[in-house]
Amino acid sequence: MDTEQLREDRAALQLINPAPYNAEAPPEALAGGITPIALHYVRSNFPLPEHDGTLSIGGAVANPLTLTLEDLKAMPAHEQAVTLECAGNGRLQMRPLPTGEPWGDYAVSTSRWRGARLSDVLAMAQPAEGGVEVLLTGADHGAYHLTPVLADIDREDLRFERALPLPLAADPASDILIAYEMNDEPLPVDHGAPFRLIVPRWYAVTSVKWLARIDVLTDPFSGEFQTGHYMYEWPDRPPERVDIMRVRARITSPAPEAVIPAGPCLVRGKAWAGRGPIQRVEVSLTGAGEWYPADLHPPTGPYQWQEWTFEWDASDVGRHTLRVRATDSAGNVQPEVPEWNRLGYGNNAVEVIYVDVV
Ligand SMILES: Nc1nc2c(c(=O)[nH]1)N[C@H]1C(S)=C(S)[C@@H](COP(=O)(O)O)O[C@H]1N2
Ligand SMILES: [Mo]
Repeated sequence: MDTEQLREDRAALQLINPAPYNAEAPPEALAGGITPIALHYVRSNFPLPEHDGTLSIGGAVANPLTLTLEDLKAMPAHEQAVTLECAGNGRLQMRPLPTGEPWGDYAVSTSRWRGARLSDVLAMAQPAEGGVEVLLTGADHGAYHLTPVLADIDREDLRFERALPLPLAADPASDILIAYEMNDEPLPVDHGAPFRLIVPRWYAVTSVKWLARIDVLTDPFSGEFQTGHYMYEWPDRPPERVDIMRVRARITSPAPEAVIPAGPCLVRGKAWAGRGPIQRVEVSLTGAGEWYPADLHPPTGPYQWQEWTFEWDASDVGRHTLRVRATDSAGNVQPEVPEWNRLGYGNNAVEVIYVDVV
């Protein structure tokens, strides 16, 4: 591994954990449509792995096969912008504070990903009749001693593995990519080189990096990262799997605690949801009060955050609060306070900032 290159790649990010390396985007990264690679957050559960450059497809398939990067590049290429958000994004706002990486609010980024479709690769392998899920295995592995969740797993050498329902994985309309390029560059090592999965709409945990194996399973998978971690453990109802991204809006300008001159102020931000497109964004200029419709810009693609703006008459000097909330295509609205769960996932509470008008 080129350590000089790594240092360069990581210089612009806000460090959360040096080993395994986890870092969030700087606030200004949220302002753009496509996040530059250098500003894309990084979340890894294990040290950077060695990857042998091959992808093996097996399990319950008629035609097991092994592909190289060149093989993947020879297949029809698809490119799409996808917003990735870590399910732990916003964990720091939950009370009581859950265990886990202390993410602020910037473990979310949008890149253009290019690669072969998972459905095309599965079609080559021909899943057997009894297939129910597709197991996706990364090359990374290591000791995993966070809160005990599953009793009967080997915590000394765990692999990063996630499963998807076979019907979803095999459907071309899911647009799930085995990506080898990010913003026109070869995939950087922190983001899963030589190739990774990109699963639009889902929290990014399912977008397995350093993809090494794909196996069709005839029974549902129950590994640590499937049924132990990455579960919403609610205080008052049965646990649920972390899957589709919950609806969320953010204010990108003005910055929190900004001091701005009295007069018109264009408030702007982003909104995204697994169940896109966003239906509505509203802004509030007080605590508990009226919500005003923001100007929601049309989506630039099916899987990426949308811009919104709001013309605010900030002519009164003093401190002002700004709140923003979005509604997704299924009618889900952001909650006012984080919906607490034991491992701190899926915080999509309404953002509140204040600015001082002078
Ligand atoms: N192999 C592997 N894939 C992985 C992970 C990992 O630890 N190992 N982390 C997941 C999580 S939790 C997130 S949020 C995304 C982060 O992708 P990024 O680092 O490119 O932003 O990768 C996912 N894919
Ligand atoms: Mo994540």
